[in-house]
Order: sequence, then C-alpha cells, then structure tokens
Amino acid sequence: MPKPHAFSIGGWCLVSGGSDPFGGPTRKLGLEVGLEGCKAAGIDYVSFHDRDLWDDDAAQGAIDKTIAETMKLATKHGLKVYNFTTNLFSNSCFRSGALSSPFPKVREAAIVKACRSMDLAAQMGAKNMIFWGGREGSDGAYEQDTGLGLRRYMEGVKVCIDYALEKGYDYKVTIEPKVYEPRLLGLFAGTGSSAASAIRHHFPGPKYAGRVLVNPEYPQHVAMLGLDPVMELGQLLEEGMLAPFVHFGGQITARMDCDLPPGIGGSLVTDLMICHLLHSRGWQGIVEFDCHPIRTTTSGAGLKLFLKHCTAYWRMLEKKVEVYQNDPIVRKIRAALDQKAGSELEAVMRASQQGAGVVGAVGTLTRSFKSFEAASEIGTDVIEAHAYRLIQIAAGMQEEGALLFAGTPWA
Ligand code: GLT
Ligand code: MN
Repeated sequence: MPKPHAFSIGGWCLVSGGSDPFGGPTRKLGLEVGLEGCKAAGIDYVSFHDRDLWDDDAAQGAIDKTIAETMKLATKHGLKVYNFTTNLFSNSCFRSGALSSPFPKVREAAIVKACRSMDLAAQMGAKNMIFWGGREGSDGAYEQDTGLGLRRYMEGVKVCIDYALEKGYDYKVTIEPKVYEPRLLGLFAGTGSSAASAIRHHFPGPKYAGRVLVNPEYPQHVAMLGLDPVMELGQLLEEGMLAPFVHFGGQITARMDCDLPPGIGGSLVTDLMICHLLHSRGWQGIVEFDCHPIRTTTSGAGLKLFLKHCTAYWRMLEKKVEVYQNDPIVRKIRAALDQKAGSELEAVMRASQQGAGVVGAVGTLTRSFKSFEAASEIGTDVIEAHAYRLIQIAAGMQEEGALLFAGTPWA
C-alpha cells in the first residue's frame, strides 16, 4: 500500500468567490467556513499570500493583529500554515512585471514586498516560500531582452533567499511555473523544465543546493498548454528538482488556468500516473490543492463537499496506484517493459559513466550486433497493452477487463 500523502490547500481557494471575467462572485464565504471544512476532509495545512491577509500598504500593527487572528483561527481548526507566497501580481504597480520589471522602481517595490513576506511567513511558521511570477513576463510588446528579464527575475528571487538566510530562516524556496496568464505572451521560467534549468544556472554552489526547487501545478499549468504533466514530472523527480509539495486540481486542456476541482475536465489516466510516479519514486511530499468549486456552488455546504471531493479523489488515485502495483497483468506487462540490458550494452553504459573505454565497448557491441532487421523483430505490442490495462484500472474495470487479455502473453 503506498504511504498516503498529506494534504494542504491555498487559503485563497477557500475564499474564492467563483468570479470570472464576465461576472462577480456567486458566493461570499468567510475563511472560517473553509477552515472548518478542511479538518473534516483530512486537510492538515493551509497556505496564504500576504495580500489574502492584509493590504499591501498595511501598517505593521495591523499586520501583526491579522497574523494573530489568522493563527488563532487556523489552530482552532487544527491546521498549520504550510506555504507562504508574496502576491507580486495584483497591485497595479506590478503591471509591467515585479522582480523582473524593466523599471527599477518596480523592482525595488517587489523586493521590499517579497522580503517583508520572508519575515511575516516566519511568524506564521511557514515551511516554504512560493514564487509564482504572475506578472514576470510580457503581454507581447517584447519590452525587454527576454534573457535579461529571466535573469532579473532569478536575481530578485536570489536577493529574497539571501535575505532569508541572513535572517536565519530555513525555507525551501520554490518557483511555480506557468506558461502564460495573466501575461498574454508568456511568463519567465514558464515550464517545469525551464524553471529547473534557470534555477541550476542562477543558483550554483552548495549554498543553494536543494533549497531552490520547482513546485508545479498539475494538471492546470501544464495541460493549459496542451502538454502532459507526467512527462515533466519525471524530469523533476529524476533531477531532484521537485519541491516537497505539488499543487493539484483540475483543468480542461488548452484553456486558461481553470483551477477546477480535481478530475473535472482532465484525464483520469494522467492523474493516476501523476500519483503513481510520485509514489513509485518514493516522494513523500504534500499535495496542496490549488483549485476551487465552480461558480454554481454558492453555499458553505457546497464548499465543504468540494473539500471532501479533493481529498477523496487523491485517496482514490492512491487506491488505484495500489491496484496497478499489485495487478498480475500489469506485472507481466512491466516485466516485458523493464527488461534487463545485455552485457555488451551494460559495458557501453558503464564506460560512458566512467568516461573511458567507450570506443572499445561500442566496438564490441557493434561486432555482436546482428542487423537492424533483427532489431525490428522484437515485440512491442506490450506498449499498447499497457495503455489498455491502465484505462481499465483508472475506470475500476480491472476484473471484467482481464478478459481482454485472454490469449495474450500477459493474461
Ligand atoms: C495564483 C496562481 C496559483 C499560485 C498562487 C501562488 S497565486 O492563484 O494561479 O497557481 O499557486 O502564488
Ligand atoms: Mn498554484
């Protein structure tokens, strides 16, 4: 049985009123309604932006009071604060970008705000600081060299990390990639792989090792581009760049960020494989829901049902992961897909790892190689069989579905 993941949710999701560009809120629920629903749903953590809690120009006294009230409320409902994030996108001063704006006055404002958050998040006991660069990009005017823009963004994040380290805070700092929206052309470091590459380039050396990571939002921020999150997730896990949490929700492919309840609009097979990959890699992080009920849900009861759905959905995926791991048909399919390499190939790979003897090893391999025609004769039908079995497991039809495999090597 895979070890179940713990859950968190964005506080902004709990108070989301369901507005869209064509209409205002359809529900007005105070934070406490959502917090109350979290415990019942099995959610242990909640996260905030600075601007969810206080106005950007609020005085320190007012901020301290809000922190005390929020912490009291969270504790009352058995919740801890997990992530904190600076809203560097809503204030109109950030219309040209924030840490990456071409205008130095705006970059100053962003640094002041983000460093202030570093202090306030510590007061709330947050573990990670999320940087989502909602305005770090362009609306299509190519107003600055895009490499310079990305560099400014990363250098701004670095100032905030250096500030936190000097103050003795031990946050993990995460970049949350999204390709576009609200900026129309694109955001800097817009995909998981581009964010990972930028982090490696701008945060070299042991001081930042393992501290600056990528927190993806699946499927929303990837599927909105028409891509599949499982592809990117594998890279982040393989390269040790995945944050100790992921954002999760639902998305209709190739739309603006929908933040739908999990499962709505997306692919159950994809969600299952996200959950499977995290478990099979032994990732023990937190699943943070960054999504909200749709606009037709107007009551506190509806919000609480949504919260239960979020956690029940992930638990359902985990049950299906267990079915997948123990399924006899999958085992046979996997055996065909996970074959051990022969000794000549192994010798080539070993030489390459050691950085010596590659020419000799490839020579040996070439001499024992029969023909491309022979290489083409291997059976690869198993790949499609795997997809069929996955669909059956996702649909909960694995018992009836087993009949499909009668007469195949995987029955
Ligand atoms: C915004 C965005 C989310 C991010 C939040 C963190 S802000 O709501 O759409 O995906 O996680 O800053
Ligand atoms: Mn998110």
